[in-house]
Amino acid sequence: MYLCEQTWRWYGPNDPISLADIRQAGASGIVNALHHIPNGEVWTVEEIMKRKKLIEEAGLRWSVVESVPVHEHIKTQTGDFQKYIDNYKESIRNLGKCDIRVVTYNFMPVLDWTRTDLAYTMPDGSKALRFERAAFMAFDLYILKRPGAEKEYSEEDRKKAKDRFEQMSDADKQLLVRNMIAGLPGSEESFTIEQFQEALDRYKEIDAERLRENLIYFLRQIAPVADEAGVRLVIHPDDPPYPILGLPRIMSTEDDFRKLIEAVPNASNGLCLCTGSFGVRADNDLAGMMERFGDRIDFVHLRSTQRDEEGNFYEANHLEGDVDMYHVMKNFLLLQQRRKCSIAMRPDHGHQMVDDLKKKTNPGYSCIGRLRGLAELRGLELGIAKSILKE
Ligand code: DNO
Repeated sequence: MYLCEQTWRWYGPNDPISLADIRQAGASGIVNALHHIPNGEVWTVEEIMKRKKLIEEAGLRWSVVESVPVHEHIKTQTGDFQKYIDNYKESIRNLGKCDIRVVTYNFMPVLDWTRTDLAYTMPDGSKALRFERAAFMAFDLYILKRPGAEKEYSEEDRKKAKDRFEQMSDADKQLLVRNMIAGLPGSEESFTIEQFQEALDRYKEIDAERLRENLIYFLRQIAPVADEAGVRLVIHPDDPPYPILGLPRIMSTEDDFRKLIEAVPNASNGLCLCTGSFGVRADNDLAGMMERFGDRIDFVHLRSTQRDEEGNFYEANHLEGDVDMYHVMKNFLLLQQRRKCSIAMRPDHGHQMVDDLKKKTNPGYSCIGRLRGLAELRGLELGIAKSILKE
C-alpha cells in the first residue's frame, strides 16, 4: 500500500523549529529552500549539497524544494529576464544532480500569499490567519491609494472600506500594511508602500492573457531542462485565487492549470495541489482535481479555509472548514495506488496554539498547530486506507 510521504516545511537553520523537532512530529521529508540565495541567482551544487547534508544528518530527506523563486523580470518579461531564465535552468539541473526531484514555484505577480490578519482569535483561543475583505479594500483605497482602484469596487464596497478604515487606529493601520506587504514567510519580496506601488506599476500593461503568455514562455524554456534532469516542476496556485490590487492572477482554477498543460505538455509540467489556496473558491472541485490531474500532481498542501458571503476567509482546522478533506484524501490515496508511488504531502499552515501562543512564531508555520494538522491528516489517511484498500 502506498501512503503519502509526510513532509514539513522548514525555513532552514534560522527556523525556530529544529530538524530534531520535525522528526518528533513524525515527518520524514523536508520541504526547504535556499532562502539566503538572492532571487534570480543560481543555486550551486555546493550550496544544495551543504543543505542536503544538514537535513540528512538529522535522519530526514530533502524531498521537495519550495520554492525556487521566479524573478519579477521573468513574470513581466522585462530587463534581464533571459539571464534569469538561464539561471533558473541551471538551478534545476543542479537540483537534479543532487537528486532533489520536485521543485515548487509560483507565478503570482508582486505578492506571494496574502492575508490581512495574522492573529485572528478563534473561539478556542488559538490564532488563525485571515483575509478580511473590508480591511483589504481599506488598504487598497485609503492607505495605498492605488490610482484607479475606486473604479474596481462597487459603491457598497467603497462604503465598507471607508467605514473599516475609519475604525482603525494608527497601530491597526501600520499592522495591516506590515501584514500586506512586508512579506509572509516564504515570500521572497518585501516592500515599503512606495516600492510597492512601483512594483504594481510594472504590471500596468500586463493583463491576464499576457501574464499567461509569459508563464508559458518560461515553462517552454525550463520544462525540457527539467525533463532531462528528472525534476518535476510543480506550480503553486494563487492565494487568494483571484486578481487582487489590479494584478492579474492566472493559476486560480482547474481551467487555468489545464491551459498550462495544453500549452506545455512536457511530463515535468506539474501541479502543487494546495487545497487551502484553491479551496477559497467554491467553484474549485478539489477532490475532482486530484483525480483529473493525478498524473501531474507531485506535491500536495493540505489545509482548509472557511469562507463567508462577504468574501472573507480564515484558515480552519485541517479537517474542518469548506474543504472536503475526506474525499480529497481518499482520491489522493487512490492516486498513489494507481501511480504506485508515494507523493509528498505537507500539512499546510496551522493555528498558533498552546505553548506557541507565548512564543514568536512564523505566521502559519508554528510547530504545534502543524503538528495537530499532520496528526489529524495521517489519522484520516490511515483510516481510509485500512477501510478501502486490501492490504
Ligand atoms: C504559503 C505558501 C506559499 C508557497 C509559494 C510557492 O504558505 O504556500 O508561500 O510556498 O507560493 O511558490
